Amino acid sequence: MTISPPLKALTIAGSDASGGAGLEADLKTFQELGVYGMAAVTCIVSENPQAEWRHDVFPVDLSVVEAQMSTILDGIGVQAAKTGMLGSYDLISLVVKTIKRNNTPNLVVDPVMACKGASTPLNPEIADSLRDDIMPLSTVITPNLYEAGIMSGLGEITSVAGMEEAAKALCKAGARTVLVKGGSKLAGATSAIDVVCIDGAVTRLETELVPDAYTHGAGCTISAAICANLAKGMPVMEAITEAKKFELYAIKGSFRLNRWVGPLRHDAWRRM
Ligand code: PXL
Repeated sequence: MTISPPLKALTIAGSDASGGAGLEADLKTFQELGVYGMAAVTCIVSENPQAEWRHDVFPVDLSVVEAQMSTILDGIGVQAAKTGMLGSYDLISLVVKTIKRNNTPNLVVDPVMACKGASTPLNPEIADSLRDDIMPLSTVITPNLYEAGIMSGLGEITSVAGMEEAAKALCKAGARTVLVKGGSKLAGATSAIDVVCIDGAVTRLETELVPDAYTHGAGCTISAAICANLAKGMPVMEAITEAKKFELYAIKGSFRLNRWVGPLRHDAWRRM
């Protein structure tokens, strides 16, 4: 029996020791979608059970991130890449330089600014750099409500109309495709509405709300699924809608790890 070699994808992201978010979520997602995953670790996040699961972030030295990206991009090559927690202006600059030099195709940018319960607050220069430096290189950028509000300068987003406005503003600022996530988080939501803006044109994507679901790592998972789908050659809208189907299964299968956290179930799509 022969099996053809897989398509390959890279995540440039933090490690989540609890396994639900960050590069752990990305690699599980790549694997489930049949793409060979590789990772350049940008920081290590541990959660402290003696301190109410406080997230502590330990950055990886820039030269070490650079060496990992070189292994993967100079030494191997990929059909797609994504970024997760980058955390510093200097690291964003390094990633931008590396992606440009390698002409890396199909870049998905998840503009992670802080994780829930993080011990370090957002550094505003990171939001500016994500928008001005890395967003123009992206095929898709996937901000949540909070990130979309900051990056677009619109502040707090409280309606689907606000999500659309933010998505359009980010397209205008240089993004090709923007997915604003998290309509389920809007007050009074009866379904989960995401907004996609492609070259200035807006579409709403509506999904059922899953009651009592855990969502740790949901943002990492959807952006990784889009990345895997782009690696496989799907057009961008199909890559997004297929990723949302994968994510819905994973959310339906989400489970409790302890009293603080519950991740998505990445293999749910083949078990339900
Ligand atoms: O979900 C945001 C996120 C991204 N990356 C890493 C994380 C988290 C949240 O915990 O730990 C590494």
